[in-house]
Formats: sequence, structure tokens, C-alpha cells
Amino acid sequence: DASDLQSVLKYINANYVPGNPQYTGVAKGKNVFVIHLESLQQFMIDYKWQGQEVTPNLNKLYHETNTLSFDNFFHQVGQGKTADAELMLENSLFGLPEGAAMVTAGSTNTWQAAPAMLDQHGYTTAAFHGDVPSFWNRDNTYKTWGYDYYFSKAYFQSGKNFDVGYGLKDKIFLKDSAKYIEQLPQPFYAKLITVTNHYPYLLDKANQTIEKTDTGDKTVDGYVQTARYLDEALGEFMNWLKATGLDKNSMLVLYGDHYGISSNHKPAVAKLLGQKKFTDFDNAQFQKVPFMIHMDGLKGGINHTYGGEIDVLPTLLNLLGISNKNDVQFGTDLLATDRNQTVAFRNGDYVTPEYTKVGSAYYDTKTGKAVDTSDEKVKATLAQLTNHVATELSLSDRVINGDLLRFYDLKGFTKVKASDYSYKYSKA
Ligand code: GP9
Ligand code: MN
Repeated sequence: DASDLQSVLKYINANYVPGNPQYTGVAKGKNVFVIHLESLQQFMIDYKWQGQEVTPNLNKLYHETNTLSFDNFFHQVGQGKTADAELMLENSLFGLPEGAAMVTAGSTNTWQAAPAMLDQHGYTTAAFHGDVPSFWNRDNTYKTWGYDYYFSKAYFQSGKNFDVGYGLKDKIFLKDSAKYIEQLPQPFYAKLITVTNHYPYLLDKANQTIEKTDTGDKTVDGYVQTARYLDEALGEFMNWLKATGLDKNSMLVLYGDHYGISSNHKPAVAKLLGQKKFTDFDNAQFQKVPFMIHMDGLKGGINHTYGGEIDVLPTLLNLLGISNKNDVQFGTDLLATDRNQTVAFRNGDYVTPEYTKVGSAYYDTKTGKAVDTSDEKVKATLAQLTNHVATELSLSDRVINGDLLRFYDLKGFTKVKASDYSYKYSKA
């Protein structure tokens, strides 16, 4: 009930970290592209196979001086996978311990999501995805999140071999999306969800421009091929951005939504990484995904802060010059210098710059060695971290399960009415 909201607000206030003032508003009024890189993990960045870079376009972007790149950024998804990533990115709330909140609460809950916020700051908002609109209940959730437009499968070309796995191939998808983007009133916020680099990493011969890896694990070896394809699709999209001049007045945000290679493939991953073993500690670190923000004139560089998907919205809002002081958000600006660098995973495990928790095991993040938990001071620190993570997860769950934002009057924000939105191809 409404008193639950008070406990949440108390926690949020006590843990609030102001955005880095050096970055406040540097992207004010710019178009925003959020590019969802399906299943792309950080280890692909600068990875070479047979002497070739797998993702040359992303690598170039990663090292550019006007790109803010992060090398300790983790996905934090649970069972909802893509849906959890979208939820965290656009609400700074955690996915639920089971199922996907977009499915169970997406249609009915009150949200204070990025599209609605930006819409109320003069933005046109649009989501693009080359699959059926009902997947992950997007067609309903995007309304409660305040998306003006949702371009799904029926908006794009179709034909023989246009689809693979989870929908339209990325190159066709991004090319087709471009013609809609050109018609959006500016400034706009456009989210583009790629799909081709999705398990089981299938790709037609004509699009294969790098050989499969040779671990012998069939579900792993295609990964470099679809990752390369995604990278090429992105390269073509960036060329279009340049050709239209949109690159000059837009901010590009790119993120990998979650792991592509699960912990069921440890021997194969060890081979890919050139290691003898691949331990539970290694697997925790293997959950890093790319996160980059690129914009003309941006003071970039590779930032080593530990953070994750929960932290994206506070980071973007600060860049856009929109205060999140009173927002119910569980993340913090990744550029803030005094932020808490505890990255919570959905199962209660965590990574910090010092410690990594995997189940009942604790490791030194720097060395990967087991931590001496008989040391009273260390023990107390770990207990405190475990408690902090459990608290933030359970409070976030209370927000969603109790639909608490319906009780919350956020100053300067008008609650979204789903019935104000209708998408041409949609269930309701
Ligand atoms: C489906 C696509 C994949 O529309 O977004 O979802 P995932 O399986 O990664 O959760
Ligand atoms: Mn996904």
C-alpha cells in the first residue's frame, strides 16, 4: 500500500547520488538512439579470431575520444532476459525474481519510464523491433511506458530469408528503421532492438564474413559470426547517420542486454578466452556487457567504474540535463565520482571492485582468489554488502509487485494513460 512507498522513498533518498556536474546537460536537446545489442558480451570487444577483429566497428567506437566506454559494466537480468534489460534501462528498477515484469505488470502498472519522461521534455519517442509486437508483451508495456510509436514486424519488409531466429535480420531491420526515423519530429528518443545475435546464432552463408570458432561446442561456435553480422549492421547504420547529418545532433547509447554464452559451456569459453579453466569467479566476470555513449564533442574515454543496467537511466538523465532527484530509481549516474560500485545480480550475488560473491563463495575481484572469510572485518563487510543487495532487490520488487508508483506524485511528471496510445499493429 501507500506506506510501502514511504519505505522505498526513504531508501532511495538515503542512497541518492547526484549526477556528475561536469556532464549535466551536455546532451540537452539531442536526439537519443538507444541501440540494443542482442546477447553481446564485453569480451567480444577487441576480440580477435584468426587474426581478425570480430567487431571492428564497435571496437573503433569503443576507443574513440568522444565515446564514453565502460569496461566494468554488467548485465543484471533474471529470467526475463531481454525484457529485464529493457525494464532496467528505461526505469532503473530491477526485473522480478521470477518471470518478466513486462509480461506480468507491463500492461497494468503505473511507471515513470524514460520514454514518458522524455516525451514530457519535448521528445518524440519510438521503439523499433523486427518481431511480432506481442513478444515480451511489448505492445502493451510500451504504452504504459509512454512510447509514442512502436514499429514492429509488419512495418518492415518481409521476404524469403529476411528472417532468422527471432525476427528480421539486423541489416534489413536497421536499414528499414532508418526511413521511419527520418520522419520523426526532432528531438527524438529511438530505441532499436536487434535480434540476429541471439542463441542459437544462426546465419545464412551469404552473410557469414568470419569463420566459426573451433571449440567444438555447436551452440558457441556460431557466436562470432552473428556478432560480426551485428557489428556490420551497426557500421552501415552509422554510415547512414553520417550521411544524414544526424550524427551531429544525436547521442548514441549502445548496450549488450545479457550474456550470449551461458555457464553450461565452460570448456568452450575457456578455449575462446585461451584459458585452461573457466571458474565460477571467471563466469561472474564474464557477465560484463558493452556499454557506450557516443556523441560529437563528448569528453570520452574508458571508464572503469563498476556498474550495470540499473545505472543507465540516471546516467542518461544527467547527460540530458533532466534531474532525477525525486525519481524512484535504484541506480546511480555511472559518471558520478562517489557512487556505490556494488553491482547486484538478480539472485543476490554481487560484484564490487573488491569482492565478488557467487552463491556461498567469495572472491577477491582483483585476483580471483578466495577471500579469507574468517577475518572478522572482511566478514562484516561481506555481510553488509549481501544485506545491501538483498534490500535494494526487495524494495525494487515491492515497487513493481505493489504497483507503488501509482501512489507517487512525481513533481513535473504527468502519469501515463495507456489508453492515450494506440499502435497500428497491436493486441489492444
Ligand atoms: C525477442 C528478443 C529476444 O523479441 O528480444 O528476447 P530474449 O530471448 O533475448 O529474452
Ligand atoms: Mn536478449
